[in-house]
Amino acid sequence: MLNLVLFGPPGAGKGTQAIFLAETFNLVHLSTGDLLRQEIADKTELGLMAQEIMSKGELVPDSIVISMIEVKLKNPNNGFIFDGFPRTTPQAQALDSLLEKHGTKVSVMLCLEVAKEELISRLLNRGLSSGRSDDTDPATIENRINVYNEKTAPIISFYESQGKYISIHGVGTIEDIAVSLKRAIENIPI
Ligand code: B4P
Repeated sequence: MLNLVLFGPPGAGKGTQAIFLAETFNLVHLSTGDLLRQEIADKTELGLMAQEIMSKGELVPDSIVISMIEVKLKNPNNGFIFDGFPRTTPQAQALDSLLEKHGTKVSVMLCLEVAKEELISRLLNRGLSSGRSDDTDPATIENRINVYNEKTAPIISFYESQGKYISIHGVGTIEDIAVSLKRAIENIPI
């Protein structure tokens, strides 16, 4: 099975590229951001709680996102693409345990590298049409990037120590970045 962790700061292109990779490699696309936004749209209790946290650019508690992923780990096609998950070291550890229970593991972590100014410009641009409150307020975007640097970026060393970290240049056309990701995946030793 091919299990990809697509990683990077907010606005790095995870959601954009995950759709392409899921189709190309026949993977189930699991985006914790999309799952949470669905809870918000459905006005569930979880959604109401998540909405407040997400609108501030903070992270939803680990236990909630881990449970959301746990129930989705079935019917894997060729494997999974995890988009926006894990975002903390406890989430990365939980993902390893969950996949182990299913007799599989993370194949590789692909990290999209994009400079801060470009991230801010992409997110503000998306905010013009998406209606996402976390994309319209510059202070919230700044906080999301700070939260990424403090809580999420340390996961890089978690995967690096397992020999699974691959850095991908995330600036350029969407098509060129897709080609770089595809090449990197095709070169993963089986
Ligand atoms: P996400 O939905 O994961 O939000 P994101 O990081 O902004 O999305 P992404 O990075 O995929 O967007 P993309 O670059 O594709 O999370 C939202 C919130 O949910 C988090 O802040 C957090 O509160 C919560 N959450 C989610 N998962 C969680 C977890 N595991 N634990 C705790 N909390 C969690 O797209 C950005 C824009 O750039 C788009 O407009 C796109 O068109 C554009 N773009 C993409 N590639 C480009 C390129 N090459 N050039 C120019 N523009 C490009």
